[in-house]
Amino acid sequence: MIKLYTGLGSGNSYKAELLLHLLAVSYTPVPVSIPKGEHLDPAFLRLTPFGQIPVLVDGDAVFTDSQAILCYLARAYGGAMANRWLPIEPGQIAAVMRWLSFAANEIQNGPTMARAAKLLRWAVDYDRAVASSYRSLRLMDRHLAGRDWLATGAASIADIACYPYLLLASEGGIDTTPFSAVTAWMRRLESLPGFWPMPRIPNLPPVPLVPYERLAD
Ligand SMILES: N[C@@H](CCC(=O)N[C@@H](CS)C(=O)NCC(=O)O)C(=O)O
Repeated sequence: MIKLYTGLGSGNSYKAELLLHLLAVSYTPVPVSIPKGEHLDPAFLRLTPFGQIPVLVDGDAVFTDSQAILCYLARAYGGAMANRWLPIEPGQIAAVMRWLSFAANEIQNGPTMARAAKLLRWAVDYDRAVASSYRSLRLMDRHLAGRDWLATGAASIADIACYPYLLLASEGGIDTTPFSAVTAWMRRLESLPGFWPMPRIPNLPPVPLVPYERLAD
């Protein structure tokens, strides 16, 4: 039986949950509240010294990091679709890895940090996170013009890794609407069979969107 330590509003956890749903793999969610500091409980830290969600437990095996969990799930539970979710052909695996890194670096330091500044009052450089978000969105928009998916000719874990924090971007004041290829790609991903929408934190105060035009080159 698979257990997933997850939390409401955690885009990284949602990556894992979304793929579990797309693969129709049943699992037990174990809620961990970051605002309540449950990720610092000794029992949780024994499971993962990183003190972060998501954590996937499959039998005796424990996996941390959303990108790593996507790789594991795609190969372990992808069945006939495993090579589509995470190809093994050298050029294709490099293309997928390119966007997993983009999710862990550019997206994490852009829209994820802008949202953390607004939602969690983290002391991050908000202007820098906003500028970095729009730079990344512009890059993705150009990349997605004329193609359906980020890394290969089909939906892969690259798309799943990059999607959640763009979905949540407005909670950090980032406006995705000027990026039509990105928003079309998001709607495409949401049309995949088995797609499971992210449960959202209710009643969040609205965050004013920073106009993209102000920062455009
Ligand atoms: N590289 C990790 C980052 C995970 C992460 O930052 N998780 C957040 C919740 S979305 C967390 O647990 N934050 C608590 C902390 O870092 O102290 C991943 O992709 O899973």
